[in-house]
Amino acid sequence: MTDPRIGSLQQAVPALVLKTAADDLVHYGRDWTRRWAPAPLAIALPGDAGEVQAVVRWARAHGVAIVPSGGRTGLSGGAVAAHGELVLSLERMRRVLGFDAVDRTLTVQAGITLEATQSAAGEQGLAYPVDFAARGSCSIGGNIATNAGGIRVLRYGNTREWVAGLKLVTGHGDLLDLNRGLVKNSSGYDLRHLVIGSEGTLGVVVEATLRLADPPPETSVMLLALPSFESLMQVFAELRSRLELEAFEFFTARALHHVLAGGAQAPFAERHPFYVLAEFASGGDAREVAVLAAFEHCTTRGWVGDGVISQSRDQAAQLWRLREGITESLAPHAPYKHDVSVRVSAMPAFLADAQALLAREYPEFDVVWFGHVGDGNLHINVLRPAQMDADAFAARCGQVTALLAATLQKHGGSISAEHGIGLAKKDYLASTRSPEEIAIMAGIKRVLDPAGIMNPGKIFDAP
Ligand code: 2HG
Ligand code: ZN
Repeated sequence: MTDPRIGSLQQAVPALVLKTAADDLVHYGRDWTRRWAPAPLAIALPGDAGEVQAVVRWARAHGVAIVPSGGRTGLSGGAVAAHGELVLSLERMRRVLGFDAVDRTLTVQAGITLEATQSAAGEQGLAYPVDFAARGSCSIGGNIATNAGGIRVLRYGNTREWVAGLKLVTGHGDLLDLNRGLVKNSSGYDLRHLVIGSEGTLGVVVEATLRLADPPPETSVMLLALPSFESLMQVFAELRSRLELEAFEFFTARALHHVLAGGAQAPFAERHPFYVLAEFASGGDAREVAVLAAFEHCTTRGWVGDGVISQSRDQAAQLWRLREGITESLAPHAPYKHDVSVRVSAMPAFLADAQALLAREYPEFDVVWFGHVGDGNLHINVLRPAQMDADAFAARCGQVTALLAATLQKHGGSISAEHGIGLAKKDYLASTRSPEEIAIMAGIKRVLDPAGIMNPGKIFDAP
């Protein structure tokens, strides 16, 4: 029997598209995590900001929780609806609303994908430089909700740097127009930045005005094989000082093993313990000389065992696939994910401690390291041993996460660098944020969402 609340919602917002079929509930009720069984009440697909407001007002009046939903490519359970929530999908709100050549901004509805945003910027001869592998599916609203980072943070920063303004429907159902695309605005609290990274707990982002960058320079990609973790930071320092780096990524032999098992082509004849993928501005004699000098410097010191530089766009894309294909290649193993960060300067000491900890705690597990070394962000995926059941695995990983959280605390790091806290990491929030900070966050939530209907249970449990 259909839940009477669905009829009531349809009556309150007649133009709203509502989905209640069993496969839709599963599809929209989960993200890329598979730890929580999806169980939403229904899926609401508004066509504009006014309908979003109407849905939120109805939900507030009826005490129904809302899970804002973009591309659901998240990895921390932030978009999971496991407790009868109404999923509010922005899938029908994907339009480019405007481009301003003087301001160099693009205004979009929040459901647009990152890739479509990048293309729209490209059509104007400019670039939206935030980038990562989920670009084809993830939405700008979701990127804003997690302050998404990705593979070019080293050069361009996180999503936060590129949001000139946004519109938010609060838990009251009010529509706030925050910062209105201004470059300078010293008129009190910048509520836009409060919303960025709030994971849908303060409201629903419905529109964003994004800053655009100059088109990227011509680039080449270098893949280096390294003998040790120690050489990683040395190679980074060397390449950063000599080249104009656009990205500096790393992965281990285990990561490459899984990508190759998925059909990718091996880059080198021999296996090496660690790999670095660097993208850098190329073209012109001076740059070529700098690349060769950097490569020679690293090889003569024994930091690099082998290396290859792309000679075409196709080759560059092929090398990137080795790094960008990691998440997908691990997905069938339902890995437990860590997404941690420390300051780049703290990386060597943190790596030494974390490596020792995980080797001790996970002796029999396949532990896959990779990440964005250039900005201090490491991804550590732990694969479940075939003989271990899912609950025992989750319990074990939870214990180890607590230890890793303590190690991060020691090194001043964060338990979530770019994926968000969601459901997956909320037990460890206190390792990264002080009790005073968490109390302030809860207070802010109460102001913007007094009924506690916006993505409840994500980041923290409201008191
Ligand atoms: C990446 O950097 C993404 O590829 C996903 O942030 C990381 O799968 C992961 O753990
Ligand atoms: Zn990442």
